Amino acid sequence: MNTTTKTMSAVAVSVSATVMALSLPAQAEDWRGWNIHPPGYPNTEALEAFAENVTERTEGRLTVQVYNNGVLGDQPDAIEQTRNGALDFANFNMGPMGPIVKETNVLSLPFIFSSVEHMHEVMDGEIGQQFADALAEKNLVALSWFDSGARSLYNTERPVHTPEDVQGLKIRVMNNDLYVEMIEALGGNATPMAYGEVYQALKTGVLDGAENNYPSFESSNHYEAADYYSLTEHLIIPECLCIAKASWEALSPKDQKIVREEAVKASELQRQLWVEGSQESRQIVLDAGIEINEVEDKAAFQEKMEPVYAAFIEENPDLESLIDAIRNSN
Ligand code: GTR
Repeated sequence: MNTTTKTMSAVAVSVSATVMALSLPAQAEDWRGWNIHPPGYPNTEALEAFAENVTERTEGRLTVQVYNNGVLGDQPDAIEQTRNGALDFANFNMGPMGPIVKETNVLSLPFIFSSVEHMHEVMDGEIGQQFADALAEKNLVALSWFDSGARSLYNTERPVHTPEDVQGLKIRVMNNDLYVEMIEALGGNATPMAYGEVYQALKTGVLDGAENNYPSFESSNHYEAADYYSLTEHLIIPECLCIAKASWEALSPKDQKIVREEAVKASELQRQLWVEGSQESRQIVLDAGIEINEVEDKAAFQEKMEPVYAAFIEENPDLESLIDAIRNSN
């Protein structure tokens, strides 16, 4: 073929491809979802139910799959991938979200919520919507809020009863400067690290401890290395079921409705499984010989957080009213 004929037939092929695409029904989409947790974890079960129900109700228009154990990347990386549409949805903790959506840092202020119930109330109401709006500006559509209980300190050295007991301990934190400040205010050394690397670091003594809720302390096997779990309950951080904006906008209104309904159902299921799962995990670590201690004087820890709040408000004066709104909602 000479060049002109070649070009013409290429044009013909592309025109007929376009005509075909226009005449076909909307293409089936494969959705990939990021999940940091292993099978059996409350969040995993809820995400898998979400995937199954959406796939079924959209009758082949969407095929949804969840990738567990963080195999698609660590959390900060997965947040970026979801923001740019390389991933379609994810369950994110609001901790590592702080560096990207600054409003969400308010949720990472230690002791901002007085209880898990308080957190639910706030996130399910008008204030929760403000956080969803802030996430939407960064291309993340938060459709519902999951529970992640209360996070407490654990370590290989000693039970923590007072802030002085944290002195000198090397503690892993999630990727957010606020947590570095939090641990340093207690006299510990904070090390930001990806979740998947903590087990090895605890085992080899690179870290003395970390902080998390019962289900993560158990399912990550951190309890195999850290014998002391102290109920500081310093952080109560909500998590979102978030959809990539590009994936969300590609849906028909009918499918958006289905996805939204299933996301809300998934959070209801997750919260229910969370209560049972936390008890089970607590029992597993107790049976393994972990020493769990109550912290009598939580106010001593709260007092140490005053400079953390002061610095945060100084840097983010626009967020002070949101902090007050949460505190006053109790
Ligand atoms: C878990 C949370 C994860 C992750 C992890 C961590 O409780 O569900 O999304 O943030 O903690 O400590 O990195």
